[in-house]
Formats: sequence, C-alpha cells, structure tokens
Amino acid sequence: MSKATRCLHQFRFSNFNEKARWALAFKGLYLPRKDYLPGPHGGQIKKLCPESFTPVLEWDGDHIQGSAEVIDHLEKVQPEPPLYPADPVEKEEALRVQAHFDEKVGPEVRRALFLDTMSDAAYMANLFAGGKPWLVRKSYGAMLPLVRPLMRSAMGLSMDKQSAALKATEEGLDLIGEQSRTTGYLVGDRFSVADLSAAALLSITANPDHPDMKRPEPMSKTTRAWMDRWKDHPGTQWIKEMYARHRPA
Ligand SMILES: N[C@@H](CCC(=O)N[C@@H](CS)C(=O)NCC(=O)O)C(=O)O
Repeated sequence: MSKATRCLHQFRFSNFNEKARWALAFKGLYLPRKDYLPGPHGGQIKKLCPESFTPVLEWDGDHIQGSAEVIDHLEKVQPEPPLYPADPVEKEEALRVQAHFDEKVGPEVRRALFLDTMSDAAYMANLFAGGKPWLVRKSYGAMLPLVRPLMRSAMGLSMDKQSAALKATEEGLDLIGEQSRTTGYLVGDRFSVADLSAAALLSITANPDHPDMKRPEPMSKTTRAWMDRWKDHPGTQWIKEMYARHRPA
C-alpha cells in the first residue's frame, strides 16, 4: 500500500492536533500533513469524516478522527515504542488520565487561550496559515473577524466562561505537579499516553521549544501576557521537560 495514502489532516499549533503529531513522531512515523484553516475547514473535513474536528489520520483509505482514536490506532499498527503501559492496571489508569485531560482540561485551556488572544487577527492568521502562500495568509487575516463568530460558537467562547476556563487550566497544571511528584511521570515510572496527553494539551501554556508548538516571534502582546501568566507554574516546567525528553524533533 502506498505511503501517499497516509497523512495527518490537522490545524497547526492546536493542542489536540499536537497530541496526534506527538504520537506519530514518538513512533517514528513522519507522515505528510495537510493544514486546514479554522473556520473554512468544516466542510472540507466533513467530506472525510462524520464530524468537523481535527485531527484526522488518513491511513490506507481509513479516516480516524480524534486524538485518542489516532493513538489507539497507532498502538495497533505500530506497537513499538508503546504509549500504553504493559501492566493492565496502569494501562487503565493511563487511559483514564488521557480521558480526563481530553474532556476536562484540553477544551478549557484552549477556550482560555482564545478568549485572551483571539483579538489579534494578524497573529492568529500567522499561526494557523503560517505555512500557506502570502495571499492566503493575508486573506485569512482579513477574513478572521468574519470567522470569529464561527469559532466562538464551536469553542463556546464567551467571557462568562473565562474564569472557569482559567481555573480548569490551573487545576490541570496543579494535577501534573501532584501526580508526577514520585516518579516524574503521571502513571507508573515511564512515559505513556497519560504524559503525552497532559503535556500536549497544556503545551499552549508552556511555549515548549519545539517547531510544532513554539509561538512565532515577536509574539502578540496578548500571547506574551498569556505565556507570562503561566511561566512560573511548576506544571509548565514539567511540560518543557517532557518535550525535551520524549518529543522527537
Ligand atoms: N476530542 C477531540 C477534540 C478535537 C478538537 O477539539 N479539535 C479542534 C481543534 S483543537 C477542532 O478541530 N475544532 C473545530 C471543529 O470542531 O470543527 C480529540 O481528542 O481530537
């Protein structure tokens, strides 16, 4: 089967997409990526899958939608190196931690970030359309004010949700600090899907030194303030450490 039928349909810089990118890289799989622009992506992704969200892994004719589903697929087709612990009790716990971060933390930290920073259309366009031709970047930047209402409704971006989103972000970072205290890892004594999920989903608070997630400089004022908000939290130090030790280039 041709490798050309394998690719990752993704948003650049997004935390759920980062989970899929990290899992692929961890397993030594460097697939082509197809970048979509948040807003206009919906119709295009729905041609491949029932829902509009990314990541979507295209694998020999199948389309696997969702970061946990992508990881589960990769564990079957490329078991080494493993992301699931061998011990069944630890595996169950690691999947529980993944589900916690997927459901309770990932959407909230993304909401908090967007509420703080989405007013900077030019910087947002630079993030999401960075790999596209100049004209596409410019038109996307100009179009963003029109796309914002779509983004607001897709991500539940209203100011009355800001304090809950910030609280959930802080609790996610606190949880990392508490749960990694004994071994440095969230489950057992080695890197697993639990660490990957927590680090990838909260990576947007830590600006890790990796080309897939490091924010382009100069950062917008609001993005700089967002990073400063979290920089002294021990959880962001742990995230950077996970990137340095376990996120291949
Ligand atoms: N539970 C899903 C959530 C994925 C998700 O929220 N993706 C966002 C990007 S971070 C998205 O594509 N949003 C646009 C949409 O829902 O149409 C996962 O784990 O992959």
